[in-house]
Amino acid sequence: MENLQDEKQRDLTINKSDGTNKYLTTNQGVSINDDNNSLKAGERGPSLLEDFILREKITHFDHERIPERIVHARGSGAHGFFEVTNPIPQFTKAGFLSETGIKTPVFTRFSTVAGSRGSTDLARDVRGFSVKFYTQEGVYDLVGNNVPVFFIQDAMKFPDLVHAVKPEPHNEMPQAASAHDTFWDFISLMPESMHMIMWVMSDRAIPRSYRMMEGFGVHTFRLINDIGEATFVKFHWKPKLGTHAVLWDEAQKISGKNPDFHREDLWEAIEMGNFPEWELGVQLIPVADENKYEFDLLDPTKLVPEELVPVTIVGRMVLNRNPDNFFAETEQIAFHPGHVVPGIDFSNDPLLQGRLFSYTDTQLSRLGSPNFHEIPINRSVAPVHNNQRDGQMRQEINVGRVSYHPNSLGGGCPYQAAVAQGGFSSFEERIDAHKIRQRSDSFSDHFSQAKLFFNSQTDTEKSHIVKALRFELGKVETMAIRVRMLGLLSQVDQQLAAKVAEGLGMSVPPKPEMPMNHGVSPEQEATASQEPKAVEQSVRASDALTMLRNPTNTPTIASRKVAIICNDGVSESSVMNMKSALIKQDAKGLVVAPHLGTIVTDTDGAIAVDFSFLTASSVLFDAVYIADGQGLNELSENEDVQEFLNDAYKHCKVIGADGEAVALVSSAPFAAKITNEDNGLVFSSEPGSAAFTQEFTAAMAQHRFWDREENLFN
Ligand code: HDE
Repeated sequence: MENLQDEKQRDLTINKSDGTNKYLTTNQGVSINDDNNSLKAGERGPSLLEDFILREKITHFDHERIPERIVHARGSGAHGFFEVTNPIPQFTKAGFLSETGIKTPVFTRFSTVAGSRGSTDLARDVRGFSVKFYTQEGVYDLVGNNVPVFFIQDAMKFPDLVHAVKPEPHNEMPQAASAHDTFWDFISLMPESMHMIMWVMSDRAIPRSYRMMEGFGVHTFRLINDIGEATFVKFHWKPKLGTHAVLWDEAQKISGKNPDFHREDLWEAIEMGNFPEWELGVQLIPVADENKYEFDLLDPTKLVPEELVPVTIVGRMVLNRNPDNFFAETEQIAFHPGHVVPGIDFSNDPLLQGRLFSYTDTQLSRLGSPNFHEIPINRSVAPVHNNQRDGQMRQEINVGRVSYHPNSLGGGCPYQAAVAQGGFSSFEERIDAHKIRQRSDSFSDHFSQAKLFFNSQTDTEKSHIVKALRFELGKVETMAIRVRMLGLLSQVDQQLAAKVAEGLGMSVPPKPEMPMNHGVSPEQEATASQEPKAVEQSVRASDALTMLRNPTNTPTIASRKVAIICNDGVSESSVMNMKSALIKQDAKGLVVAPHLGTIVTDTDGAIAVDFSFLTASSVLFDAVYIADGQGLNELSENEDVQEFLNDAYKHCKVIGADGEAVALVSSAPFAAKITNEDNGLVFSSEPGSAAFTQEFTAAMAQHRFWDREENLFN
């Protein structure tokens, strides 16, 4: 099979336009002589209606906006490729997974869920992780999240969930935040959301970078091989840079200092050639094992522990090119879990089934026409031939008189493809059932996997979950909602509930008040028990569910940013040694000084300043280094420097200092708390030594030094 890596690029080139060295024209191609003045009756007279140039320009401008996505409005994307490393033809006939080395072009979009298009990247939220594969057999979309489970079990509840989390309808507040009454009111009445709540209250919901997140297909899908056999599958993306987060205090500060933090991070990494990379893994579950587990494979609030079914890596995705135009590509891209190719099929997960309707429908309202597949970024590289015609903004000029099938006038074309020739045929699942509105009993264990997740976390991560819940529920004004939530939390973990309650100045209700509505009809409510079932779990804790012990984390500082704090008189060799040590490991040192321009070094050289303390903040960097030299006294009296260091310390980052600069850190307000065990504080009396830079970068590769935090969960 031909490698397609560049085929989508060639395809997009047809639509690219570049005005360099060209005359300005109207949309009709008429050259414009004056783009600065409208046509008027006299120099000071009224504008004339006949000014077609003004009218065209203003009319186009008036219509520049399209509705933003109802969810996942805020996003960033990039081009790249997917390459097979371990083909699985025995499980799927999908051509793009069939041979080692096949490269398929992709476009990937990451997003937050609740906020508007212009909202901050650092909201506490799930992140979308959507990949469009332009395969030779048509477009395949894997539209997942950075969390492997979901809030609800049935598509029927999705509009309710989204209405609850979005800004409240009467006053449109708060933006991009779940910390408000309507969200927690809904959640407190939906015990099925508790597993997902554990994930979104964990640091997974405030990633350090899109490049440092896992991705999950969430639902169980089916793979189909060439003899029609099915295997259940769960999709996983494992990031090469590991899975890392920031702290909530840091996230909130980043939101103010740089709300485009993740967008910029993705863009810059690609521009610098630090191409983000993930492995694609699959959990393969034989159809015969469908009912083997203590959870239902069709229930999207459950994951399959990797201890039960290991993840098999099948390939890697590399993002290596930024879009040319945000609107044309990232905004107009239209994902759909129903875009599948032969070899991939759906399961009966009732959430997935609802999604299969929603995504085309939403593109019709967002992109305005059933021809959205013709927009360049959505266009398949596999040829498209069918009898669909017309509609707004149709681009294709279908020739001939035949637009129906069967036909004799067109010789029966376009032909139907036999399955052996690649025609898609749905998996022939036998279904013999009553038509009912009911949820399976196998969906009613709402707490076991929430417990599994919580029990898997380190004390640091548990304490972050407690603090997140204290923050979120602390913003809830209605006392009854807080009480109900404490009741639900106590069913996940008593100590968790007690710690959250302590922060709220409340106590855990003695008998949890069970919400009356958790996914049952009035008929079921009369007969069924309201107590969710607890099912004995075969896996009690899993490192794959933590971030701090996550097996995906291999130490690296690639693409990390270090603030190098300097003043006039800085030791040039210290700065240069650190910069080159960082570059060698694909990281970057940026000079932060009291003023922009250049600083004069101890050897009368000049070093360019990247940021002043006005334009930078330590929350925008992974680590801080204060270089030896003169001018340090002035820095130690500078409140901006103190805040810089304080935040870096508080956010458990690496702080390094050499020579005279060690004294500056030793006089910082947090100095009294410094312990010998804190390996995140790297000091050296020998300015610029190789041993120092080596120790500094090795410490950075550990991301953060959590032991610095007080009140860890225990
Ligand atoms: Fe979505 N979702 N969703 N969703 N979703 C959309 O489609 C919807 C769900 C996800 O980068 C919308 O084009 C329903 C689960 C991502 O463009 C909309 C249900 C998962 C993106 C929609 C779900 C997702 C969307 C809004 C429950 C993880 C961003 C704009 C039945 C597996 C795609 C759009 C992008 C976007 C509906 C649940 C992921 C309205 C009805 C579960 C990553 O169609």
